[in-house]
Amino acid sequence: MNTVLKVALTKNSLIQAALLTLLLLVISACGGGNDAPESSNFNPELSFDSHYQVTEGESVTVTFNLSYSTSHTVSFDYSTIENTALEGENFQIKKGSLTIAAGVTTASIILNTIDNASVNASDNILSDFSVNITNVTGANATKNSITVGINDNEPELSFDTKYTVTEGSDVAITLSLSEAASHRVGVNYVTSDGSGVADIDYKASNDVVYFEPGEISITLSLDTLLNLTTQEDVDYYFNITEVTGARVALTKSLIVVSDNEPEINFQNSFYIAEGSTAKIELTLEKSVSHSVRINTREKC
Ligand SMILES: [Ca+2]
Ligand SMILES: [Ca+2]
Ligand SMILES: [Ca+2]
Repeated sequence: MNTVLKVALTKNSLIQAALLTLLLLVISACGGGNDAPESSNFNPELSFDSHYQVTEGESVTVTFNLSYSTSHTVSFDYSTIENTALEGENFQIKKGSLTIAAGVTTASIILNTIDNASVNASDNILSDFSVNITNVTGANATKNSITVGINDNEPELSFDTKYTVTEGSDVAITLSLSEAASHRVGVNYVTSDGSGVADIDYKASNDVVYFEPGEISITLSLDTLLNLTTQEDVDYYFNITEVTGARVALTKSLIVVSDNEPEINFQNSFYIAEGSTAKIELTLEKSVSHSVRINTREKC
């Protein structure tokens, strides 16, 4: 082999070595396998909605998307976290690992909320929980948390603010729910004095009534008491002291009891002949269920 040929071979070997090195660098940069490093510029973006809002009892399907398919798998861990919503009370605990297979760009998990019988605090009908996303491999994620808001679905209890009845009559109070509930709704009520006095003007009550599942209306009866006293109208209160399974905005109603004593009428001036008898007729404005006693005396 002459000198010129040796030089040419040496140059070719160097070029081949350089090309091989470059190829190895490219393979290395591309990962060379399914196990991609975290936060690589060559990984797809993992995206998902970070906020959902549902009514209690509904499920949430959270979909995860990759910006493009890859030849490697993408995986991450997820775990529900309590905020104002509680595990087992407002939502079902969920945790695990999700893998998006090579060549696939989407996967999802389902979160379940619970249709319970409890009412959230009146100033917070919405509760929420989170899902934390951790240990993302094979993709880049700019977010790591999802929040799920849950609207309470308990119905609202309502009734009239005022009732007027005649002394001795029953007061019919209709309690209504804004919508039927799938659970029992309990209502505890008690009466209290206004200008009227318990067991003189009305019969004191302290009781509980229940809406069975599906029921939206209950009528309860309160008793007023008859007396023989002519008096001004009196009033007392119907109070809601506790409700289970429903929301309540109004907690008190006024009951006005009208006096039912009749007015007595008679002619108050007579001119009669000496020695004759004056006949005075007394009339009641209306008939009543009790006797009316009138004391009279002559006055010259
Ligand atoms: Ca409910
Ligand atoms: Ca609820
Ligand atoms: Ca009376």
